[in-house]
Amino acid sequence: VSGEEKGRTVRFFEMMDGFLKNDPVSLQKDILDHVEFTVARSRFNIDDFEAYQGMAHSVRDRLIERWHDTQQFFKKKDPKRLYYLSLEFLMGRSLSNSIINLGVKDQYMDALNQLGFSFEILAEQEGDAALGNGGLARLSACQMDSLATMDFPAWGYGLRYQYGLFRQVILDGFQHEQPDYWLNFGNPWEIERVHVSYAVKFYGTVEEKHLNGKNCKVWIPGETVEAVAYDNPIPGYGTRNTINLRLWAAKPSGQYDMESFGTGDYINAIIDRQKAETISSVLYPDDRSYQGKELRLKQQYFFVSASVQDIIRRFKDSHSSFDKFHEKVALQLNDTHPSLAIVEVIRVLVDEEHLSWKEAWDIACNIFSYTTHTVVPEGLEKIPVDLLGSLLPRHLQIIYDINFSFTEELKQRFGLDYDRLSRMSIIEEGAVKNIRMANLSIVVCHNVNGVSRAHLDTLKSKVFKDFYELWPQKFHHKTNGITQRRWVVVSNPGLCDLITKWLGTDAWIREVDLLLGLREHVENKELQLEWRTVRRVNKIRLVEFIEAMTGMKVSPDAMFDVQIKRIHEYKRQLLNILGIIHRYDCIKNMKDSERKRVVPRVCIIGGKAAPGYEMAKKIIKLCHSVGEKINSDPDIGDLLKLIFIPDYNVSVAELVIPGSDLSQHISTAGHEASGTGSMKFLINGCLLLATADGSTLEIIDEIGEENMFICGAKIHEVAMMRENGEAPKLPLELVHVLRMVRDGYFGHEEYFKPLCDSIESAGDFYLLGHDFPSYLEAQAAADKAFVDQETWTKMSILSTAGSGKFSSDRTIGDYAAETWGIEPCRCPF
Ligand code: GPQ
Repeated sequence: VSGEEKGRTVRFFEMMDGFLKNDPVSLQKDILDHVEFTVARSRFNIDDFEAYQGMAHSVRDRLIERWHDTQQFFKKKDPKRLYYLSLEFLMGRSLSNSIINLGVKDQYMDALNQLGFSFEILAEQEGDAALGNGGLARLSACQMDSLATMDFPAWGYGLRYQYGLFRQVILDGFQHEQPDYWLNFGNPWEIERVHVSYAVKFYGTVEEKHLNGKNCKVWIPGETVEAVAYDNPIPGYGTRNTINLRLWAAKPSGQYDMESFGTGDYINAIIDRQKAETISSVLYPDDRSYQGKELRLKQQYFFVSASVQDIIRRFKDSHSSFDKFHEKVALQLNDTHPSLAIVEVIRVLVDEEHLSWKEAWDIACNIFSYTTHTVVPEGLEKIPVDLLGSLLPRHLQIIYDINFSFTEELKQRFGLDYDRLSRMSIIEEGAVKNIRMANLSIVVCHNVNGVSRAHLDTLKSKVFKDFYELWPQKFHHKTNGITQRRWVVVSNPGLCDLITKWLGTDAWIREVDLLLGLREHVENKELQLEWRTVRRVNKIRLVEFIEAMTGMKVSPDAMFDVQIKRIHEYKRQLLNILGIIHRYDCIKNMKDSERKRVVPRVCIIGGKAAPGYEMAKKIIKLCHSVGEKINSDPDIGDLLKLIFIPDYNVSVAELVIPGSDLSQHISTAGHEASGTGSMKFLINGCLLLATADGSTLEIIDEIGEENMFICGAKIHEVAMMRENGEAPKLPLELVHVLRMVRDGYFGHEEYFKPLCDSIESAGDFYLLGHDFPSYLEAQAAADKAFVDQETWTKMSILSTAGSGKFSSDRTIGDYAAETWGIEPCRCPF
């Protein structure tokens, strides 16, 4: 570093010397100031919610300070940046996570104690930010945490829905959906940027114009909507870096439609303008089903267009040509939901920046990468050509141009193989013509990633077979991961301290592979005892939660057996419930002497069904009906309980996971692309009962099958059974259990009939019949292991010890090196 540069660095350091103090007295003053001046309540009379708000605003100040420093630093260094585009981010709560990542938790605890408040109670005041559905959306949240912690110069982009994922209310065992108007009480975690806004165009026509000696396409829009930025700072752990998640909200455009205002119908003209806001009003609550709805397409283009404009504006701030664009920008598509970004980049570069088609094309092919999360071709997103053509006429032309060049390339390579051409074309012909967004993404992206090793195999051999033959070098996998900050440090402080104590360092919070060090101590009786004690405390917390939510008292001595995730037929909550009925029936038929040997269980199920998914809703009702019967049977007592936890979300998961003994991940093999819930349980020392699907196969490699309970058909066996169309022969235990349901043992037999039919007369597509016996065996093995608490504890410790691979830090490190080509850019403290 030259002398002059050194001088500059020093001044830079001084400039960045934080001006907010973090000692408890300063924190108290800041909290009270915010109560008085931001929340506008008297500091002499504060309730818990107001105290939470005051505290949240004081944390926000600290986030903003670091956010500014980080952004300035990035600007100065001008590294290659990653832009992570996702239509869903399931962030959950921010308070605990922020103070832990900022490294000011202890100071805040002191400050609050002195003010007479309990941190735990204040933290409970916060609602979840639920701008996503399930695994895909929580994955993006975990990845943002890792990007910040690992000092990568990254930005997230998404949509600021006014209504997040619906609240699930259970009435008489049936799911009802209620709106989640999460912004009701303000949101201290975002910064509204009224000056960062872009016009987003829709509809209209494309005209050919002759400009500067060139033929140009000019899109004359029929409607313009304004996208306004809301920035959500994402603090890294153990670093000053605080990156940005920019979410767009739709507002009426500043450009007035003179015609409608000119007619004198002032009120209706205003009302019409206001409709623009509906674009970002509501999150679609069905994961993996695409309905070709105009509003959804508008959402996709709206957030993509604003993000691309923002990215290009930022680049142009410090570059005078696009020569270096691909060296400075990487764009990651979280599934195909943001894939219109590809077309938008080409459109802007060609039509607005006047690059040649070839230049724009080369840039697009260099900057985009795509991750897919699905395993079945039917799960791939399609957009009707007519819909896209009317909403985005210029984009449709570009898609046709891309497809023309692509099909020409295919003909060169494979000759006139029309079957292949029609399978691979971006346009799907048929009664309704569709655009296949996955095909578009594969054609342009330099990298296509699956989310587990098994998932990549499926992509190569089934879902994207043709493309794999054409471009094998494009296909890779980055096994998913979860962040240990939220899933242990925030949600399981007891275990966090215990791990730190036994490893002699808290460095595992940034370098998760250090967890392996626990293996050395697995035989240590003291560790085992402390491990059990921490887990017991978490179970008691869960017992209290269950009582508060459901009124049911359960015993912490029982094995807590948990399945929490979206309700889907392929995830087989039905298999779990039928297994519980079987267990119930067995206990009922036991003699007293046999009952003494039964391991008491509390079975816990939680999850939301998409509002229009009838079978999933029936599964929820069945769970309640079976629960009612079992839980009120005096003959059963504490031997078996079945609890449905309503309104499952991120913060419920944070409470349930640390208190679970056994968790179930029992998708029909070949259906779960990865699965990430299992990783959260694993790192918390909860044992897994799982099928050999998705990332479970890699978990087996890491911790050994002997430390898990594996059951069910393997992926290739499922494929073979389906190919052979083998008539399912159902095991007798299952037939008996289904008989009980059909005979109305749990009531509502008509309503439950389709569930029974799906197994008995509709071909048992998800192979519950085939897997039932081995599922019961795995359950019996779990019972047996649980009786020997020492063995169980060792398995639990080994689960945590072997979980390092499943940190999102590892996933993000791999993406950075192999897909995005980005380097850390660490802001000095
Ligand atoms: N996933 Cl296609 C979703 O949560 N929503 C979706 O629409 C699709 C996938 C999940 C997938 O089912 C899990 O196996 C993955 O672990 C998760 O995405 C993240 O990759």
